[in-house]
Formats: sequence, C-alpha cells, structure tokens
Amino acid sequence: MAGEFGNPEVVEEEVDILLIGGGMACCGAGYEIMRWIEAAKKDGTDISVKLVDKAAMDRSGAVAQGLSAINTYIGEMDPADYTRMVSNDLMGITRDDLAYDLGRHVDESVHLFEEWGLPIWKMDENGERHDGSKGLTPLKDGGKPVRSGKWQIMINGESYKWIVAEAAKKALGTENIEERIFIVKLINDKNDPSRIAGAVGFSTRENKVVVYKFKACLLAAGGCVNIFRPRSVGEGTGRAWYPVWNSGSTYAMAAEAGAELTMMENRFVPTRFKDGYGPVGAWFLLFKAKATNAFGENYMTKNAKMLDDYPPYGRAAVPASCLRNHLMLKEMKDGNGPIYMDTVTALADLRETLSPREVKHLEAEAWEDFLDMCIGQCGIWVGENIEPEKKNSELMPTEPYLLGSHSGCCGIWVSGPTDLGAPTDEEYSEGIPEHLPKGWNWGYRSMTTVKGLFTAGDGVGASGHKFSSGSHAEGRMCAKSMVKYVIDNKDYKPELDVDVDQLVADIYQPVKTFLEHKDYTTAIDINPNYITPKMLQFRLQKIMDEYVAGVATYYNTNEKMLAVAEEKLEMLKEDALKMRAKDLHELLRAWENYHRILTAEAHMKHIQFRQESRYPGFYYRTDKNFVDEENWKCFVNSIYDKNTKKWTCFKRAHTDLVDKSKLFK
Ligand code: SFD
Ligand code: AMP
Repeated sequence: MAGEFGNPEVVEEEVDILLIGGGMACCGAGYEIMRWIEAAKKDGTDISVKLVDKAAMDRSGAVAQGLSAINTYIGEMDPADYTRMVSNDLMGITRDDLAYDLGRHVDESVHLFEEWGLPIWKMDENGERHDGSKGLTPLKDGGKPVRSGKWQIMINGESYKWIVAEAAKKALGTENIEERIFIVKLINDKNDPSRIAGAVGFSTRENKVVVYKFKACLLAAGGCVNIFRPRSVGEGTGRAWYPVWNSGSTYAMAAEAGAELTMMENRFVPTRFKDGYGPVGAWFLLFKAKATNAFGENYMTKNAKMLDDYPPYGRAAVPASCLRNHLMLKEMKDGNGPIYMDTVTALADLRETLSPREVKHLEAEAWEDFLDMCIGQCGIWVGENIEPEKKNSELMPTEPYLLGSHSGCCGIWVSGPTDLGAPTDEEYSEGIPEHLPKGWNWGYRSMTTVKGLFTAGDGVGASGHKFSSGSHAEGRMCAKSMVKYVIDNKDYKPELDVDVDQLVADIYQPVKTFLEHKDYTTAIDINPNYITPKMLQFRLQKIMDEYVAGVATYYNTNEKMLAVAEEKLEMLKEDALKMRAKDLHELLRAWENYHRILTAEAHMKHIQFRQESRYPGFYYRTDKNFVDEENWKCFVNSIYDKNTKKWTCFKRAHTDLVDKSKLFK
C-alpha cells in the first residue's frame, strides 16, 4: 500500500549486502559479486544482494553523459609508474598500496567494457588511428589502443554508462535493483557501535521510506558538487562540471557512521572550457594544444620559475594539476586574461603531420569529444560562432569539487591489499619487519574503519586518478572482499541502534514542517517558519565561496576566514532543521543539502588543521602559503562523532612504498 504525502509507507527489508549508488563503482561491484555469491552457494552459504540508486542507473553518476576517453589503462605500462604519477599529481600524499593495487587490476575492467560493446579507438599496423568499431583486434588479444596521453585511451563513449549499467543489471537481476531510492543515513549496530547494521532512505517517486538491515554495505555514492557557489548563474544555474547527483552522501554518511575520513582538505578545481565546463584532456593530450594568456603567451613556460617554489614537485616532468592551475591563475590575477585554449594552432599543426583521413577524423573528434561527454559545450560553440580551427576558446578554473577518483583524493580511509599492505598481527609476532605503517590493512580490501562498511571510486581517499575504469575495478574488488566478510560473519544478526519510527519521523520532518506551516502565508516560498532547500543551498554556497577559498577570493583563505566560516556553518546547521519539502523532489533536495553541509564542514576543518598550502592552484592558506614537507607530508584524517557533532582531526604518517626519485629532474 503506497503511503500519502506526510504519512509514508514504511518498508523494512533484510539483505546480506546492500550496494548504495549505481555509478561506475557499484556497477563494477554488481557485475562482479554474482560470481562470488555463486561460489559461496556451492559451499553452502546463500548470500542476498540489493542495489539502490537515487537516480536511474543507465544515466546516473559522473559518466551519465558519456565520456570520450578512459583515463586509466595501464596496458604496456608499469603499475609502479602509475603509482608515481598518482602521487606526483596529488603533491606526494597518496596511498601507494591502493594505487598500485588498482594499477594491477584496472585493465581487466577495460577489457570487459570492450567485450560488452564499448568502441575503443585502435591503431592499425601502420600506426594510423581508427574509431573503435573498425573490427580491429580487441585490447585483451593485443590490439593497440590510441593513447591520448600516457595513461589515457580514446573511446567512442556516448553510451559508456548504458553499456556498463546493462552488464551490472544483467548480472544482478532487475529484481535486486531499486532505482530512485535516496539513502539518507547509515545505521550502526545496537550492540557494536563500530559496526554497520543498516541504512534508511526514501523513494523519490512514491511516499515510501525504506529501512534496510544488512551484514555489509558498499557505499559508493560519488563525490560532492554544489557546496561552492558555482560560476554558472541565472539561466546557467545548475550547470556544473561535476554530476549533480553526487551531493556528498558518501562522505557525510560514512562520517556519521563513525568512519575515518582522509585528506578532506583536498579538492579538485578543473580548468575547463568556459561556461560549458567542456573537458580539456583531449585538447592538451591528443591535439597537443597549448593554453595561453590573452596575448598569446604560454603561461606554462612564461611562469615556469614559479614551480621552483614547490620542490620537489615543481621539478616533475609533468607538473601536478594544481600547479598547472597555479601558473594560469598568476596570469588571471595579473590582468592578463582571458585564458585561451589555442585550438587554431593545434589543429593547424596536426595537418602538417597526419594523413588527410586522420585530420578529418580529428576535426570531427574536436566536436565529438564534447558530444560524447558534455553536449552543452557544443551548444556554446554553436551559439558563439566558434569553429575550433578558426577561433580559440576561453578556459576558466571552475568552482571547487570534492572527489576521490578524478584528479582529487579526498575520501574515506580504507584497508589496503594484504600483500602490499601492513603486516598482519601474526606477521608482527613472527618478527617480520614492518614495511608499512601498521594501520593500512585490517583484513578486507576497501573496508572502512567501520566493520562491514566498504567504499570504492570517489569514496576511497588518498588515491586519486582511478577515473571511470579504476572506479569500476575498485567496485569489483569490493564485491570480492564483501562476500568474504559476509561468509566470515555468517552468524551476525544486524540490529539497528535507532528505532524505526524515529527514523521515519526524522526523514519526513521537512514534509511535516511544510504541511504544518504552509497556510500561514499566501506565497508558498515566503514563510517565517521554514526555509526552502534552494535558499539554504545558496547560503551554504555563499559561505564556502567567500570564506573557504572559492572563486570569489581566487581560492584564498586564512585562519580568520575559516573561523568565520565555522561560526556561519554552525548557524546554517541550526536553520537546516527548518528546511521544508513541498514535494518529494524537495525532500530529496533537503537531504542532499544535509549531506553537503557535513561534507563542507569536513573540508573546512581539514583545511583549518593542515598548516600549509599543499595544493597551490586548488586553494591557498594565505597565512601559510607554502608546502611544508618536513611537518605536513602526512595524511590528515578525521573522525566525526554523531552524538556530540564534533570533528577530531589528526595526522597519520605517510610512507612511500614506491621510489619517487624517478619523477624529479
Ligand atoms: O573528461 C546515490 N571521469 C572520467 N573518467 C574517465 O575514465 N574518462 C573521462 O573522460 C572522465 N572525465 C570525467 C569524469 C568525471 C566527471 C565528473 C566528468 C568528466 C565531468 C571520472 C569518472 O567518471 C569517475 O571516476 C567515476 O564515475 C566514479 O565512479 P563512482 O561510482 O565513485 O561515482 P559515480 O559514477 O559518479 O556514481 C555515483 C552514484 O551514486 C548515486 N548516488 N544513490 C543512493 N543514495 C544516495 N544518497 C546517492 N547519492 C549519489 C548516483 O546516482 C550515482 O549512481 S574527464 O574529466 O576526463
Ligand atoms: P581532463 O579532461 O582535464 O579531465 O583530463 C583528462 C585526463 O588528461 C586526466 O588524466 C588528466 O590528468 C589529463 N590531463 C589533462 N590536462 C593535462 C595536461 N595539461 N597535462 C597532462 N595531463 C593532463
């Protein structure tokens, strides 16, 4: 029986494993898990699984619009080199165990994508490039991909997410998938607060609250967009680089469940084609384009000396993404903008070296790159009469986003692989020398510090540059370790530490607030008794933008500004309790904001704790405007206490497992 608005139906279910999210990581897990479940069945253990996504899997998450490159494919490369690249791009503080583990597994996911029908560009025996559909040898049989950069390969990927979701759906069975379910909270076990026992959410289509009990859960609900005031305003509002689905649910729910977070000070400020947020990778890497200031000067060479301020990272052959921004921002601050992608020269140069067929193909790709993954940018080219071979396009650094799988590394602290990670207790007792700080492995790959709670993709901190393929691969790794965990905990009976009636009342509170007060005024949005989720979001964005290093201050902040932000966020949290929901869509918006605020708070607290500016070009602490290798080449981790609502930040030692000296000139 479906409920009514204000009086929802309550559905309680018990499964062994719940997958939260329907993006690359959960699709990977959904595909992989069935084979381990089958194996467990043969050994006499039945394991049930369910996947819930707030949206529709075919087009949800970061890959919704499609992609035109797979940014992580190791192929002929060495996973140790990949580990070095990840570390360098993230200014030295990443988990080598996680990156290496990903590097040695990721290709298998890419081979599966190709088998499922994803067209992957190939190079023929004469070295000519072809679209993937030309019947050339598959990658797994030795086919040669077209590398745009050292790690990236080109695809015809408009339908990438459809293809990957289809495989997951087929494996899981549609009866084990529920779409349009927004998960609001994880619930700890009544008898063991360090264990996870359930989750609660609601349907965005029906008046229904769902309560799940489980033994293990994969929380892979992406990163976080829209905590900072976006550059898009007015008719452009809503357009952002990062997918609108991902509202910090992963970080906020994990934190509330007591999981240790890591590197939440890190953020990603992508340089994108202005206004449409179109990708730049293909231009820089495949087309070998250069970016310039308004006067045609290449700022990477003009400002190269600025890199000397950041040893050893400034000496790397490819400077980190944040440092590239740092050199560009100098031009903007000096009044030498706009910044341009020199598409005209790049395309002219390609004509010099390529065959006419390949030139035609690449000129079409200039458009297809956007059509595959960011259609809005084509709209801008058309609207502004831009033909890339004739007119250059503006570039702009965007508002900050929080994520752990692209060129960022915030997220949750997880257990690493056993063979690369810390020695086990038995090994310790046997006197095997410590080759890693103890604490990087506690049994199950990708399990957080909360028992039974796993994460992948954007959820895993301190290991960026996984991208779409790596997130899928990491989801598959989780599937295997979750099944093992469930088998090892066969007799565990989950019991929730909160009363179901209380959960339902909490989740539908914004609806109750609306129904109670809606007749107090004649204009639905104007009411002293409530605030709309949209207005609350504006407030959050303004605070973050102006005090926590958003675009308003050229990504600058300092201790005093952070203190103001802290106070204002406290007040915002008080007002958040008064959010209204006039329909189910607003209820979704209300809870997204709740997740955003906690994520924003974690970001602010971590920046406050780290007494340096580790990511120049992404953010600057103007009062600590340097990288301090001696004192701060360490992880900053934090734990949130859901009862006291307090964050505790602390340092964890960093160790390089792979020699990094090769990186620096
Ligand atoms: O152009 C809830 N990425 C790229 N990767 C590549 O390999 N090549 C590219 O070309 C890429 N480019 C790119 C990329 C990302 C973005 C944002 C853009 C462009 C604009 C990176 C990958 O896309 C990324 O690494 C993976 O998608 C990460 O996977 P995952 O699973 O961690 O996140 P997801 O796919 O976004 O999925 C999240 C899911 O969670 C759901 N969800 N469900 C229930 N309850 C809640 N509370 C939920 N909150 C969220 C979402 O609906 C979604 O299903 S380029 O820059 O280089
Ligand atoms: P993007 O389109 O910026 O998301 O980038 C796609 C891929 O290209 C990612 O792996 C980036 O790290 C990489 N990339 C983008 N720009 C550059 C650059 N200027 N130099 C080196 N790598 C880049």
